[in-house]
Amino acid sequence: MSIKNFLFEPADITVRPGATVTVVNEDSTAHTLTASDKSFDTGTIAPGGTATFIAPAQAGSHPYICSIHPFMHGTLTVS
Ligand SMILES: [Cu+2]
Repeated sequence: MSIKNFLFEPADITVRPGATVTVVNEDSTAHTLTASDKSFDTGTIAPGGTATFIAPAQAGSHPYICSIHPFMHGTLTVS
């Protein structure tokens, strides 16, 4: 998935339990992808940078935000 113009694309994503998810930051400012329940977190992704996180092992839905810009949000569903 990617981050562009302060939006996660796609914002709502479904992955397998324990999947490795790659996030590409296409913006010129740093972002994070951080679960609201802290179950996953890319840490700071530099402009133009890439980071990965491991999806939770159990099925469920996890809202997430950018911890730097909390108005950026989406939902990761593990299924
Ligand atoms: Cu951000």
